[in-house]
Amino acid sequence: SNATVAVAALPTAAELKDRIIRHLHGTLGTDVNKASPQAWWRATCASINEYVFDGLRNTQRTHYQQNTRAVHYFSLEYLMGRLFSNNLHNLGCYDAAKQALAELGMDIADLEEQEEDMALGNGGLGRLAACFIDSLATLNYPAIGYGIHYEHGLFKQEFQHGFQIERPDSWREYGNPWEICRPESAQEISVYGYVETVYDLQGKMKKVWHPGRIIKAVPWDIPVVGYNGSSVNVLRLWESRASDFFNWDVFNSGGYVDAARENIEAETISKVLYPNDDTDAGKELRLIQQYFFCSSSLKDIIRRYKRAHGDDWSYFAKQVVIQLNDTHPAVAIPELMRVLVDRAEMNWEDAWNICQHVFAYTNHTLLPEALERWPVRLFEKVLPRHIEIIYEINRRFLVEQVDVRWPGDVEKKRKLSIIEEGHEPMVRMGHLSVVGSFRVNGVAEVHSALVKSDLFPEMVALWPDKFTNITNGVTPRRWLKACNKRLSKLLDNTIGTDWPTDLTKLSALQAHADDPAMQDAFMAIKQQNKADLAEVVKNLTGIAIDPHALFDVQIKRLHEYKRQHLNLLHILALYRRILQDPDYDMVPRVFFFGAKAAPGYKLAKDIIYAINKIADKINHDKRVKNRIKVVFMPNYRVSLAEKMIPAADVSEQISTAGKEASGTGNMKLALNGAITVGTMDGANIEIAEEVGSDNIAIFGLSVDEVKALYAKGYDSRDYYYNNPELKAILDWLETDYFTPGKPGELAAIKRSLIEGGDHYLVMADFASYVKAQETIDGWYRDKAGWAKKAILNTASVGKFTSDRSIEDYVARVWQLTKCEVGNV
Ligand code: 26V
Repeated sequence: SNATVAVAALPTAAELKDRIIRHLHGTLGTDVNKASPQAWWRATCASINEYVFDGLRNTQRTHYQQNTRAVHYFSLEYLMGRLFSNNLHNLGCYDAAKQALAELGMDIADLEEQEEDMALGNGGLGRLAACFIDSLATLNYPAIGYGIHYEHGLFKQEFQHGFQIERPDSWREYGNPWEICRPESAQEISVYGYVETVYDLQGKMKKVWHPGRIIKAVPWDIPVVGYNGSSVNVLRLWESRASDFFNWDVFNSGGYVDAARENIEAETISKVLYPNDDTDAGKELRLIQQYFFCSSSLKDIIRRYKRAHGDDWSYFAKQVVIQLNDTHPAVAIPELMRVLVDRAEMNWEDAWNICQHVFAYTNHTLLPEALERWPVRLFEKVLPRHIEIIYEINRRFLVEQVDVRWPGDVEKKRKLSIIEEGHEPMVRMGHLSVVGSFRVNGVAEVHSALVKSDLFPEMVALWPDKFTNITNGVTPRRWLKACNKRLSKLLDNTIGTDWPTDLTKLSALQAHADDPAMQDAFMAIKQQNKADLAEVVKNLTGIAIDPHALFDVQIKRLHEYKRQHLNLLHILALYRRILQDPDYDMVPRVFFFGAKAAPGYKLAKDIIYAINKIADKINHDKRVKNRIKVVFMPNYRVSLAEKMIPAADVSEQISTAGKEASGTGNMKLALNGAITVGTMDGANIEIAEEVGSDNIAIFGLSVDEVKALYAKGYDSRDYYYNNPELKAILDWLETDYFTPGKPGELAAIKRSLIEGGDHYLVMADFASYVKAQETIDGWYRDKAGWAKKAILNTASVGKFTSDRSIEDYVARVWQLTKCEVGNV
């Protein structure tokens, strides 16, 4: 056994086989002869958990004994996907489990399909949190992820006649084998009510919050297994329940029905994940969700701290750092102030000093509609004491910082105030986060520069050292090792087995990029992955595709700034060329889309509908002769990404420059050997730097060019009237060609691009995009040349491991020490 890993002995196939049968009998109450695949899966999970829980106990004991400083990652979203194969790979026993199951007559791949995705997030921000907690455990950093135990994750997407339909996601309807309920760590959370001002015997003023409602918060722990069984950290997710204590009063005074209603209202808080990733939902329930989870998590942190330090707060900021994943958990700042000032009776300056050493804030978007603002009126109703504290934070900030730096400058105060004045005064959560944190970071170089120059320039003037960049990353365990086993094996054999924990080792592959044998091996794997995906497509959509066509993949949330409709216009251009020239020469391509639209985002849903209608027409048009197929994969999610990414030849990263903070799908696709067609936006810029201009197809306006174009006055009609092909395509959308008998059904896209002003510059970038795609065709025709580019992509993106991101956070923000976990 190894003394520096939490999980002592890695399971062998024989042991696993034993345990699986034991759990089939003793936990599932069934037998090998009649067990369903679901029962087999559960028995295997229970067997794996015996090792996982060993590691968890060892890790927690070690952290407790060593009284380690830890990062507390606060996030409203975690997009974990499935944990079965991830846990097996990280425990180092995937092959053993596969063998054990095979000997029991089961195919491990079938069992993997038994698991629901844990989809407690929308997109990039939530998946980043999941990659980060994997890296934290792998790197042996003491860490805990805090979030909400949503009963329903992101909606399931279906298509009906091409329209997106949303269905509830009941991911844990029949229980989830990975989570442990910890009722002994439940908390009581207050909301609503009023604040009373009282004076003690010394005449000192005190604020007393009399809550209107108390809700119970029950934690569920999900063990997060580090690679090679290093540490096992936890993700702690809070579920809301009616408080028994409070409910008894209601029951006694009001009776059964009122008590039942209170129950339902309390449970509503953790019922659903908000399915937006762009607009401020502005919902009372969402603010309560944010507060509920921040308050529970802080109480949990403080309880743990007090166990070691009692009422001495002087070590708090040495032991605790809290990372705010965007502004969604920013209410934790006034909440910690409330606990310190009102409950611990600390003076304001000392309390504020602690806060400012505890919190750090990551910004994930510059889109104005995604910058959270809450009506002051709502705060007054839900969190009456917190709004007072926010006003005091703001008053001191304006007097002690802003007015000192810009004496008498009313305009600066207006711009920097945490409270936005106006008809309906608002709390600006971004401002609050910057003021209350010791560090603020963006998620890619260009994004961090824009956070400084465009979003918070005055804050930078006040605190230049507060701002930094930490470029995102992805975990190579899930996004290469587990999802692309064939390529992983080739890498193991070619460059050794260290790459999963030291991804820069991939650069050793560069030396093989010209080797024909390596090129053949690499492309043979891509071909097998494509055949696998073709099978998935057939089963899911009924569409037959040629696995030898070029596989072009755009997978991400549906949003105008991500420009799925630019991709669509290119498809229409190709289709039109084929109709005009039956022998039009192009590399046969399958265009894959995967995307969910926020349920209230009308144009996003129109774009999905248009893609589906156009796909239907093109896929059935004999004249196309299979040169184009369009496949919209329904219900895009982590587990589907794992099947699409290894099979991609081309990665579409085509956002308007300046709008995509980073992107992380771009990293996963390049890592798996796809060539990027992309704008100079977000992390694409850094990918281009790593892979070199021969191995990426860059197109379109740069950030500076976009700004210049907006400044001079952008008129999309210039492009409409000057590019006959573009004009014909847009006009096509108004006919009933794709929607027989129903002209105008696809016209909203044209309207947004012409009358709507084309805010995201689709028209301006169209010609350049089409050219980049022609470059891709040329490259793909040269088989050896393409193989070399694909290999060089995999070989050159080692920078984008989330392990590197985490080491950057440790060095620039968290200041943690690694804690090797023994298993004594
Ligand atoms: C905003 C809101 C507003 C209220 C309703 C719920 C909700 C949920 C999420 C958001 C903001 C999402 C921001 C986001 O996901 N940003 C993405 O973060 C990725 C990780 O840093 C990054 O790679 C993507 O470029 C960026 O779009």
